[in-house]
Amino acid sequence: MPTSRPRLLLVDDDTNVIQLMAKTLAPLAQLRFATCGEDALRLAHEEVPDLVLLDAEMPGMSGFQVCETMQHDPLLDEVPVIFVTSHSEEAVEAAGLALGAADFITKPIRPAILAARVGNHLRFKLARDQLKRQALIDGLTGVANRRVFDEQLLKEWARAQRAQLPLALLMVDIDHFKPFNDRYGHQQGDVTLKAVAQALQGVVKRPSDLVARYGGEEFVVVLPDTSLDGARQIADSMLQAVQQLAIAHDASATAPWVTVSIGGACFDACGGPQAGGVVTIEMDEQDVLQDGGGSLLQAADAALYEAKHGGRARAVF
Ligand code: GH3
Ligand code: MG
Ligand code: MG
Ligand code: MG
Ligand code: MG
Repeated sequence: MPTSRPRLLLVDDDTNVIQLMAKTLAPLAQLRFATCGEDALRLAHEEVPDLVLLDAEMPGMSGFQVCETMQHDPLLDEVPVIFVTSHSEEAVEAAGLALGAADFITKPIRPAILAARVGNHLRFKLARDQLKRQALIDGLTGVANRRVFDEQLLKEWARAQRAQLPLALLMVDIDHFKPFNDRYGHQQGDVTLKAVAQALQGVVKRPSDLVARYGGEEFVVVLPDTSLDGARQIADSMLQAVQQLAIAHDASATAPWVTVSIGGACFDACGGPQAGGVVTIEMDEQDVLQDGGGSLLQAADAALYEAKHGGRARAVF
């Protein structure tokens, strides 16, 4: 849940109306005000509101124009809008709703109705935001889920091709995790999975880096604009971060604590996907687009297999 209060943007060219609305709505939300459509859009861009109360009739940009502009703006197209207007004609109201408005409130304002409607719409909005967040996060570990990874890999793969930038991928697998569960129990296994996920997440620093749970006790890390050397450094930091958790594992054949193995690969604009600097797949433009990052994932998976067979608790590229 968001820690701050919901944000409400009040837009009306009549400051008396704004004052009345503000007095009524201050207990429900954090308020900002605009007296014209242009200012409303500027404020909404500065800090995206959870709900906009929009006067339909204003000099300059009308409320309808503001609403339409918001619908075509990827930053604002999901912000609900309630029109506040003295028009009560059916056609005007229908036009506003057709523009995507969430609701209509007619002037003169009745404070109790205003508060109740705004309260309801804010609750819908916050519940929807929460659902959206939950749909992206792995419930057990708190890192991104597989769906986010699949989308991100496709997107970053295409971007790396377009911009001719390197793209690195790591697969991280907890060593001897089955014996860990057998020795310490599944509940402790879950606690460990979460701790490892958070340790991996703590290593990456750029907003574009992604740590996701791939499935079971496997994680993937997408590192846009990261060279093979950069990816090696991140992988080494991850090995260390997991070791520093110092989670006892006396059933491990590798070490008396929990370790991970990492397989890494890097797409380098000049050389195609590379594992260990040896495997270089030459692809033409059409193949590259079709590939969607699959070859990179395959190379990282092959490197992970090498890491496991080379003794675990290590990174192989
Ligand atoms: P290796 O070093 O070769 O990776 O050995 P491993 O035992 O980790 O590999 P294996 O694939 O045989 O077993 C993976 C184990 O991970 C089996 C499964 O019980 C455990 N596991 C997968 N998902 C979860 C989970 O959500 N919670 C818990 N507690 N365990 C899980
Ligand atoms: Mg007006
Ligand atoms: Mg595994
Ligand atoms: Mg396995
Ligand atoms: Mg494992």
